[in-house]
Amino acid sequence: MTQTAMSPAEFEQALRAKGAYYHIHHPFHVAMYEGRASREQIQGWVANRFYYQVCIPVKDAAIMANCPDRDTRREWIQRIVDHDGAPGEEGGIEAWLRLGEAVGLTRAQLLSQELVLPGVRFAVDAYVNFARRACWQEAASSSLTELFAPHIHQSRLDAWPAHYPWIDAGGYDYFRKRLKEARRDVEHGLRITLAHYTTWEAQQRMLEILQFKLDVLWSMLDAMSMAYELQRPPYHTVTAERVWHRGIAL
Ligand code: AHQ
Repeated sequence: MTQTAMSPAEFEQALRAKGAYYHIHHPFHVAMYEGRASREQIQGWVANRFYYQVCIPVKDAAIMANCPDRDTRREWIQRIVDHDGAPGEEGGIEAWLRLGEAVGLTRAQLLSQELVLPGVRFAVDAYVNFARRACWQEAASSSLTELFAPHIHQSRLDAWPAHYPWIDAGGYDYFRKRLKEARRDVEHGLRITLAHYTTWEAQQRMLEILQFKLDVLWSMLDAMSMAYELQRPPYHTVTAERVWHRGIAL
């Protein structure tokens, strides 16, 4: 017996309920805004999340490449500009490099991706490859973990300055920037999502897609927890060296 589709309001409610699994609840993030993160954990998080940030415009370009709808592309392209920066403007990737310097890393350490853990790379690459392969509407809707992002950016702006006075406050520009951009992105992503998934089965698939993306974010922090909290980076029983791969052309 096929179930009847949820109304748009019920569907949006079901999407928002997935916030219970957002990575704001991951112990690595909780330690960060409770002031219990070490300098190494903060630096490791910034260097590993840099890989996620530089992959976002690649992911968004993959969605654009699969999208024949001009009006959608006219809106979606702003996400690429937000990260890469419009001509003469800094952009999010540059702001993240400044966050790297603010926590005591060098631009070269971020740009080289030498600190990116295999588990982080696999999770991020799974997201990019999903966006390349899925239809553009499903790829677009997978960005809706950002429904919950404004809260997490605000929590950093609220908690980090007091807990980590050693971090240069100029590094926080990225989080401030995303507060506005995430809200605008979510408005567009929701419009696409509520219009695209109109049967019960399709709506159940979207909830699975959102859980996939929540798993991407959670797994990134699991890899960072192993390396920077439990002191068990890959191959730690064999060598103290970083011997994992730095990325092969996907
Ligand atoms: O800084 C983030 C960002 O630019 C994006 C783009 C968006 C997407 O397309 O999937 N998701 C996202 C996110 C960003 N920051 C994360 C954080 O915790 O700082 C949250 C993340 C997201 O919720 O997907």
